[in-house]
Amino acid sequence: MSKLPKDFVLGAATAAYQVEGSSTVDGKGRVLWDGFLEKQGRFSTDPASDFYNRYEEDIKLASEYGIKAIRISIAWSRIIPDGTGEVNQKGLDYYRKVFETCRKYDIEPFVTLHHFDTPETLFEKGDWLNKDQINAFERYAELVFDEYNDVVKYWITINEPIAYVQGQYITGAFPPGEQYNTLKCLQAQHNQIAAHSRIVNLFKSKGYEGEIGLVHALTQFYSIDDQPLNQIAAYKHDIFMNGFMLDGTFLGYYTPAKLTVVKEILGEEFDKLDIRKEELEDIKKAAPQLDFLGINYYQSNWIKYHNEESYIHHNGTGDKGTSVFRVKGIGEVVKNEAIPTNDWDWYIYPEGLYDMMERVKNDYPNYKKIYVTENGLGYKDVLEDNGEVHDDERIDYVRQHIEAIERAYADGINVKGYFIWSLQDMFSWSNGYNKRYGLFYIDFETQKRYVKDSAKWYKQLSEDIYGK
Ligand code: BGP
Repeated sequence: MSKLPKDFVLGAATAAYQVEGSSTVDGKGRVLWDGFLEKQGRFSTDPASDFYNRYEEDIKLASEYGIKAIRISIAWSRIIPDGTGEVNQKGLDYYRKVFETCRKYDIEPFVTLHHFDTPETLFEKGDWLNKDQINAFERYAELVFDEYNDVVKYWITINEPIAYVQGQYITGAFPPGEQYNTLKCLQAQHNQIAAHSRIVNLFKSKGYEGEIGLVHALTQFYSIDDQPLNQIAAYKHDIFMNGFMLDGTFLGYYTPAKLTVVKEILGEEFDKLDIRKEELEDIKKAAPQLDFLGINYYQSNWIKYHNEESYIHHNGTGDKGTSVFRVKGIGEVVKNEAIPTNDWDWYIYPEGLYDMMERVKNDYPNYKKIYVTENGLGYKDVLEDNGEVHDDERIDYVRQHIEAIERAYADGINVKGYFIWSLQDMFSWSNGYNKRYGLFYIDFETQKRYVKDSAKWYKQLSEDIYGK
């Protein structure tokens, strides 16, 4: 029997742009990735996993393998193609069919409003750096809350604010591909917290039924040793990537300790950070109303002091050992020989998940509830001639992280769900198609689905939790 409670939510996650394909169909508007990928010429978003046409097959498979909930995101540009203008009825109809299909198979949809896919027109006006986007986001949110009120009970405002803007302005792996711009990164972090807060306040003030949360990508940063300079670098790195926005999320303001570090990182540019009074009021009001925190946890990192020139190499190919991350004044990610990594140099360290949940509980006792909304292993899976996929490494990875969750739950941390990333194989933003995460293997040529060993294992886990 599992040590997890019967009301634990065992789920799997997806995101619109990564699974749907059909990017020019039924009035969908373009998003920031379309032009970026065309220019790069490495991968196409079409047909991805063809979820636009095969959603029923995937939802049915999920239910057959013991999954109780699926994270699905709405593509804003299917609903309002240019982000601010006309509403596209075909887009609204599509997601209604998807959510009703979830209900048909007893799957709870956890629906994200923004998962890395800002409409192109808004992106061209600055994306989250443009404060007007917050108004546009609010209009879109209200529209879909009204529309799907009867079929959706769990909402997520924004997926991984940090990963999105770190990709946009620090590593350059996401459009517009800028690097080392700490001011833009922090400004966009704040603006997303403001946007998220506005939506939480809207949801609560209009009295919609259900729960609303925010999903943060939380990575643990440990100092590589006990030298004070390295410890300070790890602390700073943590505030830049986690702490600043966690304060906004749960306290409703940024503590002086966090602002001191932000000031150190930005130097003279600190004065350019535009944090407005009315935004702080929204943030303050939203913090106690948040129903849950989603944690996306994949890895931890080990940090060393770095004050020389910045240099980043993003390993988007799976050539193990090629990652470099050094940002002046923030730190360098260094090799910890004791900890295993995958082919994309992501450390496999389940203790980091435990530590992160414990930190949330200790630092923000008003957190209410945690769902682990993404966790999984990127792997170059091999489809055998007989249609089997033996992904023991993935099973091992997931098992270890589930054990960390069981320990956390036993220690009084209110963690009530786990969503494996991902339900099926799909498009990976900066890595394309050879980095697979799914419980179900997809042959992208034929779109045929194959059941991986991990899916069978997941079904067993589900039976351990809920019984047969
Ligand atoms: C998260 C995103 C997902 C997904 C996952 C795996 O950051 O929310 O959309 O892509 O990470 O990342 P990747 O595809 O880069 O390996």
